[in-house]
Amino acid sequence: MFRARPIRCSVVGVVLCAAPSFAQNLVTNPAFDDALNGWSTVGQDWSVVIDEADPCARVEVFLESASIWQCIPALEDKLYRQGALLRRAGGTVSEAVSHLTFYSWADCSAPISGPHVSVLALSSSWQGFWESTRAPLGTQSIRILVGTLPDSQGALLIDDVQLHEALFADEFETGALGRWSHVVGGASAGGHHTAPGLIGRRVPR
Ligand SMILES: [Ca+2]
Repeated sequence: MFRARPIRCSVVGVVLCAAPSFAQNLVTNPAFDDALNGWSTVGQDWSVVIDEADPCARVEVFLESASIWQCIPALEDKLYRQGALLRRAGGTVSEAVSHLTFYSWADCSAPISGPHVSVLALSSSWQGFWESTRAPLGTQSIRILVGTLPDSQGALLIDDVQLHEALFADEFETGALGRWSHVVGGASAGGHHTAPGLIGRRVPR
């Protein structure tokens, strides 16, 4: 039952009360406060560094691609939502790429689905995205990857990477209730569901 709280609840408290129905972030060191700890990188040694001004991952490329990724334990038939904040930082990099791949072993081996690829337009200010995908049967781990497209030139900044497991199966993203009558009837709709979209701009610190 809902319990009344004192009105002196701050703005932060209000935001928490309105949090979406997703569990905690599963990504290790998502905001890069601990350098690149927990992250693996793809590319040259110098391709991925920490931008110290406001810690985030800086992916620098010259006519190639580079990326960061993590392998995260996961459960089959759960809806996972991936997100990140992205910004271009010089050069001609105009798009980033996000992959979500599902594996049948806990160490991200034996892929069973994916990569589910999203190409994301960049601007010179921070922008975010969400992408939701259901884990297929047999899933034991997910690889979350963010980076540049092949033959890119310039720099991409990445911060606040997130992967959440849905506590509630459907996010009402489509605005349709058709799936709900189906679920109440006893059957599971299942399948793959992707809905990229903006999650707003980053607030300067
Ligand atoms: Ca950060």
